[in-house]
Amino acid sequence: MKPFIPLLASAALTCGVLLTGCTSDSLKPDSKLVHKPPHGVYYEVFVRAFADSNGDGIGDLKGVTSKLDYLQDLGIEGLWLMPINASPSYHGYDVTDYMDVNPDYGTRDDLIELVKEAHKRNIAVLLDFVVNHTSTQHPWFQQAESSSTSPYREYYQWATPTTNTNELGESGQQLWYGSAPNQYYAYFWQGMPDLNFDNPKVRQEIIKAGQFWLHEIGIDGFRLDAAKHVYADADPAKNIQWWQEFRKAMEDVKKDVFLVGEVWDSPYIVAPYLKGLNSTFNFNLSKQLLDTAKGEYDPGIVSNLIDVHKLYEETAGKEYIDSTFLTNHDMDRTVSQLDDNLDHAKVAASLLLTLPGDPFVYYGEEIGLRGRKPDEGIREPMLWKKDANAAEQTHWEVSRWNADASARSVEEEQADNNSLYQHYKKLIHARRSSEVLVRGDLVDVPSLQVQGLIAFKRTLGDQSLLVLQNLSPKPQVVALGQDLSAYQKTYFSTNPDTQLKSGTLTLSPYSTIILQ
Ligand SMILES: [Ca+2]
Repeated sequence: MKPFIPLLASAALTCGVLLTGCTSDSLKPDSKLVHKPPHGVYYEVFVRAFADSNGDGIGDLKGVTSKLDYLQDLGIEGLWLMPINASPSYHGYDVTDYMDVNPDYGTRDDLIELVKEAHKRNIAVLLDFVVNHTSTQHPWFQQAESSSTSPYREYYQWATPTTNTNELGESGQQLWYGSAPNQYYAYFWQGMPDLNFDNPKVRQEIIKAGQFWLHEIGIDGFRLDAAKHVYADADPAKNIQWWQEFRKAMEDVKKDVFLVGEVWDSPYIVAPYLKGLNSTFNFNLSKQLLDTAKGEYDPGIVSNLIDVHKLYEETAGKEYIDSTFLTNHDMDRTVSQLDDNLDHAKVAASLLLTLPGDPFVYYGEEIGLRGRKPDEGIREPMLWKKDANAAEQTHWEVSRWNADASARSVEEEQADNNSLYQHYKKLIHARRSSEVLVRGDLVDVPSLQVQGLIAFKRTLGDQSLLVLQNLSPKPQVVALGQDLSAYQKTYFSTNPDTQLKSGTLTLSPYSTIILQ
């Protein structure tokens, strides 16, 4: 992982009001500690569903700007905005103009203002960059399809007489669409033809667009959609070579650019991508975290993660960031996967926010927003107020999963000291206040392998924290052995009954404690 020097926003260090155990000088919880990107807790925003500024019910960039105080208060240090480029679809993953903003969301100036206001609050901004394919409505494709002599013809991939157009993708999906001589390759969907990255002009166009958003608009980096599909699955080496070329070009205009790739695959496939990108999403861990919380059973999550990090380091060196998360916009929502069990949702959040990496929170996860596929169901309007007709509320589609009286708004979650929102907020602030939790290595604790309990250390230089998580509905009493006698103080605890006394730890059901 990259070394960096934390900046202090203020010399006056104060204990976070929601933290317990504010005692040690070296690890004093301090919500004012500022992490320079890429390090930090990130928040994924579907702009259309988040907050509306102009009363049309469609979330927009000014709406996001109006919620930066909310995000800062929650402790968020970076945003990932799902695609904001011009696009004919509700989701934006089929771009028609890489250089402009979707008019539903506002203007470039609105984005510049958002970035400026985010940076004032020490929040970084990443844009979703969808370069594997365009929309069929992109002018490049329209011209390419209408004329075989168009200069844009070679921007896409066309079947030749020898092409096997019956070939299927890895999920058994159709890959070739249209009719001869205009049969084109589209890995994900017929409305999204794949760009031809063998064409240097395509690579130049994408690099030009990337440099524009970084240099002219001032964003901090990109989340790179479908990063392993750029040259199709058969050739990961070419994909990685492309991302190395892209990264170098982005670093030419922004030295510390943060590039996090979507490589939805096993760690062995993911690892080589870290030779090109700063970071990749840890889909493997996402599933394990939810399974562990739901099953109240640890399948060896810590040793597994240590092995994955060893693999990453052996393959790509030490300078990588593991981008961790519970769910994203392509997965059933956390609370729904956990059958609405909020204790399990808290356990999953505790593990996410105490393990290494840059944790990403999907919008609404902190208030327990529900949702299952199809995709619209996992991208429902954020709920701000108890009053569903509040001014900022989006109505981009009718909520199916979050419409009944049991759905909880930000307003209600903030008023409840025991809410999932408060749990997230406490943990995010505990994390961002500790360099050890942000950057420390992960170390297994073989002497604390107890059924229904996860224990691990985080270590950085001569500092070390011991994290214990009760996965179960029963209280657990654990005696710390001689090997753990150095951990004598509480840095953080989710529950006043979860405490250390005379070397014996008592953990109330589902609680988390961090000792120093
Ligand atoms: Ca709007």
